[in-house]
Amino acid sequence: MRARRILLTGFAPFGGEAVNPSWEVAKALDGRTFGEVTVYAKRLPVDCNRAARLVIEEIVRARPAAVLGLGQAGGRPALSLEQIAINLVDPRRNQENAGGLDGKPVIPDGPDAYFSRLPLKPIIALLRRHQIPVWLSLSAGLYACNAVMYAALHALRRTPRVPVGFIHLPYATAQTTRRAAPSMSLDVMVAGVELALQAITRRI
Ligand code: PCA
Repeated sequence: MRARRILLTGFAPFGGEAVNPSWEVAKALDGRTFGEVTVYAKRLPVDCNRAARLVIEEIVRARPAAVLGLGQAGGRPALSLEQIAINLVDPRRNQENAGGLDGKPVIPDGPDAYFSRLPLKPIIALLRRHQIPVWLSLSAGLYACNAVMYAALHALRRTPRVPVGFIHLPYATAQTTRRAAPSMSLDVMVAGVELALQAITRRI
């Protein structure tokens, strides 16, 4: 039998930041096992098309038992469990369309949206029990994080039992020394994502 693995993705730093907490957390959890299931981390570029393509290639290659994407949502005060990914890339992020009004799809001819396939309520209950700030989010945005969540859900649309979803993370404390914005220590974020992975592992 193939070893069962959970794909955990994080992003490279962007917007002039020295780190991206999503990659710091993914790296910290790389190799962690939950029973028979092993987590493996992959770093993605902050580029909608490339990131979407890379996550699809990885899913086809490794056939993970679950996929959890992580990204930075600077300014949010809690771990955000994304509920929905939409088939749209913000026109302002779309190089070919600079200044235009039309957004492009993440996947041409894909459905308008996919819902998260994570056990959202159990994850929230578990994190709250451990006093880790968490909330549900109605929008993963229109940038690389939404594109990766959408692409992963699209790639696994025919295997509905595979949990797939995305969690946005606040700034890490070290990123907010020069600006007034909510932040969280990396240790707390790692603990929160680890609990989420535990809840996911119970479903696979
Ligand atoms: N956050 C951005 C892109 C990469 C990241 O970490 C987003 O929310 O789309």
